[in-house]
Formats: sequence, C-alpha cells, structure tokens
Amino acid sequence: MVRHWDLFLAPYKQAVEELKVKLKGMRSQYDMRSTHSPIEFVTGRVKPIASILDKAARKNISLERLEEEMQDIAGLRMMCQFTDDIKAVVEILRQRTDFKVVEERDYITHQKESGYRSYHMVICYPVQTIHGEKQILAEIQIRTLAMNFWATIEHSLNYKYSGNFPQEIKERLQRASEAAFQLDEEMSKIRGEIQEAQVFFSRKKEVENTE
Ligand code: 0O2
Repeated sequence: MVRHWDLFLAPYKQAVEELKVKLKGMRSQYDMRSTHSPIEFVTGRVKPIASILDKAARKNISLERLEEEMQDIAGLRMMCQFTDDIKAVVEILRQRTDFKVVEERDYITHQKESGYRSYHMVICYPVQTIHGEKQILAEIQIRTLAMNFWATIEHSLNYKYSGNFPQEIKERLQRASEAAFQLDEEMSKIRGEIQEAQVFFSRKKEVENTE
C-alpha cells in the first residue's frame, strides 16, 4: 500500500520541487535588478496522504479519479507584500509557457464566508518521467503576507475544531480577517515610501558586501 502511494505521489513531488525552483527564480530575477519584487517568498508541499483521503471523502471524490478531480495534491504558495503585487504575479504566471493555467479562483474579490482571501490558479504542469511526459494538476495560491498570516492561523484552528468553530472564535476570525484587509489597505497607501526604503536598503547592503 505504501509503495502504491509512493508511486502515485512521485510525479507530484517532482512537480513541487521543479515549480519551487522556477517560482523562486522569478524572485531572484527581481533581486538581481534591485527593483521591487512582487514576490516575497515561495513555499510548496505535496498534500499529506491523510489530507488527500480526508478531502476525497469530504468532496465525494473516488480514489480512481484523484488525478483528474483533486487539484491541489501539488500545492505552491507565493507570498506578496502588497495586494497589487498579486495582480502582477498572476499576469506573469499567465504568460508562462512551461505550464497551462486551467482555472482561476479569485477569493480576493470574492472573499470566502470564513474570511479567507487568496488568489488560486490551477495549472496543468508537464512532468518528465522515465515513461514519458505526464500532465499533472497543481494549485498555486497567491496572497499577501497579511492574508497568509490569517489563513495559517485559521487553518490550525480548523484542525483543532474540525471546521466547527465556536461562534465566538468564528466572529473573532471574521474580525481578524477584516483587520488583515485593513492592514493590506494601509500598507498599499504607503507603498511608494516602503519600496523606496527597501531599494535603498538593498543597495546599501550591496555596497557593504563589495567593500
Ligand atoms: P491544505 O491543508 O491547505 O492542503 P475546498 O477544499 O472545498 O475549500 P477546493 O474546491 O478544493 O475548495 O479548492 P479551493 O477553494 O481552491 O481551496 C483549496 C485550498 O485553499 C485549501 O486546501 C486551503 O489551502 C485553501 N483554503 C480554501 N478555503 C480556506 C479557508 O477558509 N481557510 C483557509 N485557511 N484556507 C482555505 P485544503 O484542502 O484545506 O488543504
């Protein structure tokens, strides 16, 4: 059984590793030009087997149809400083030729009832295997640092309460989501100031390193 899962998950692991390198490469390209990077950091993971089984049961997906119907077995996350950076990242991803965007879900314009905000892109990514090319689905979640903070905390609480939050926690999470939204708005208003300071700081570091 373990062997079966290893074989099934191998192309997903490969895709996550390859995509991490590629998406982190986007950040490095901005760094080399000393211009503001719309990408703060990138993470990736393969969904744990227990979560795959749990989601399959919850969404009534048969295990034979996992490849076609579970879009986030391979998952990447791209964190941005500002809400507008998300649009820039989405546009760059749409232009790439090494994968195809098959679906987009905008939970920023259409925030989830829980308070969740994030931009999701489902891509079809070709993995090269010893048996030839295999197309696999992967989900890229693009969000600000504030959105990520909220989602990370909410996700841990979700485990604790199995999705059944006590009313008080639910309301606090909704208020926290509103506060994260306000934080993004405020930061966007002083975006110019922040970026100037960051470019100044990165140039200063460059000079120090060459001395
Ligand atoms: P994990 O542990 O993050 O891997 P659904 O699962 O029904 O919400 P669907 O159709 O599978 O949604 O896809 P969607 O909407 O793109 O959401 C899938 C993933 O988005 C979730 O994965 C979370 O990572 C994230 N997400 C969606 N809604 C919420 C939310 O309300 N709170 C938080 N914290 N994250 C959310 P999983 O399957 O939960 O697993």
